[in-house]
Amino acid sequence: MVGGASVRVLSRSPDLFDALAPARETIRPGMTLLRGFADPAALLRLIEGVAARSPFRHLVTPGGHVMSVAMTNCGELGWISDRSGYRYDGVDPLTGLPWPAMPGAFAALAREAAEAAGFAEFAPDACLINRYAIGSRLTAHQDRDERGYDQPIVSVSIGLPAIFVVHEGESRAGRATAVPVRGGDVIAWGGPARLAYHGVREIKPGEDPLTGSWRFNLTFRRAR
Ligand code: MD3
Ligand code: FE
Repeated sequence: MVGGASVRVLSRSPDLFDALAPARETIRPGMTLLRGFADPAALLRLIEGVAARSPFRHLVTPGGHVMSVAMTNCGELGWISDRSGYRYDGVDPLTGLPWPAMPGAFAALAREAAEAAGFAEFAPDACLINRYAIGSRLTAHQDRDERGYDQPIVSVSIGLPAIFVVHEGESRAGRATAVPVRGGDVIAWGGPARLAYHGVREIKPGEDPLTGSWRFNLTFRRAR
């Protein structure tokens, strides 16, 4: 095979409809990419507000590795990891306080994106905020710490570009698809894609006019 054998890079073929059609791409059944759906500048200000109360920190995995991605949360529940496992908790272990409230604009964005992708009335109770420095990555995993898998997940990219890798089926052995994303892009997935293995490749050096040398990602979930 010529070139990357196992990873397919999606590229749009511009056509006459692109100028008028909504920038909505079905990557696979249950997985929709909404290009430029979000306003990164407005979101960044809200992220700074959350981080002023619950700072970004590098969590430790149950295996004892420090994650290269820094994290914080807002909403009723926050996703955390430590030597005892992965879980959702209503209290920030760093501050001993409840996580900052989810800004109304976050909840509205998540609901509207889910709606645009065909998932009605999404009401997230958890928003994980990931912060990537150049060289940070997220190894392939499933999101399965939630109580049920009937609700979609919505992911919002801000700042430096990234490449999501999504595997077919529900195993990490499934064929990988690489999906390049930029600030303002939103992905919603659920139904048959809800338990897909996914990850984020190492962030390449660059400078974003809004965030400088950072990438942020908001992950909205219904944990309970
Ligand atoms: C799953 N964060 O925090 S979701 C996570 O960029 C996480 O920080 C990613 O995965 C990040 O758990 C955003 C990436 C993603 C994209 C497409 C998918 C996950 C997917 C398609 C199907 C299933
Ligand atoms: Fe994930």
